Amino acid sequence: IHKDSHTKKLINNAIMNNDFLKRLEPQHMREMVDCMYEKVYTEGQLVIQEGEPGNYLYVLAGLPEEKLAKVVDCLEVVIVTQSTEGFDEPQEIKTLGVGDYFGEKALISEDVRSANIICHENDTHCLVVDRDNFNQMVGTYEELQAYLKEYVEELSRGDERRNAL
Ligand code: WNU
Repeated sequence: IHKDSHTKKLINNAIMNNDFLKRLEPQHMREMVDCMYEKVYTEGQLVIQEGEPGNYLYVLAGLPEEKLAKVVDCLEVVIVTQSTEGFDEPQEIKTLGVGDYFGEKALISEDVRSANIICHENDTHCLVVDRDNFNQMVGTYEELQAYLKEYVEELSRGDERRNAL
């Protein structure tokens, strides 16, 4: 995929903002940048829909400068909601900000999407990695794999405690 220098810079920034991606070796980091592509979402748009099959991991890359200042501290670029026993509407469980990733659970547990991710701001840029590239990258880091597996199991336990459907 061809990328202009602006996109490459955006991707690099997002990676450096991300707790696990920034630990990649330089060569893997470059490979990651090469296989990521950018998608732009508008306010209210569903990035991920609960129950749908999922084959992509997302990293929240950012927003235009002027908006970034407003939302980056309160970490409210996208909202995570989930269908919950006893409620008609999916319930908000958390918000995510620039540098955060999501969508790893369907990839790791080979399951459908377990929550909704709703965009909260116009012009939100996400970086997308497909399952094959994700597996290839994570597969070379045993520790990372183990960490993600553990984390995903923790999310499942949390879902149960909240009576998620
Ligand atoms: C949660 N329960 C569930 C989040 C992002 C990254 C990490 C938490 Cl490492 P998916 C829906 C996505 C899911 C997760 C994300 O929503 N998610 C949660 C929860 O409490 N999912 N079931 N919190 S934000 C988050 C940890 O990425 O992956 O593919 O799609 O099921």
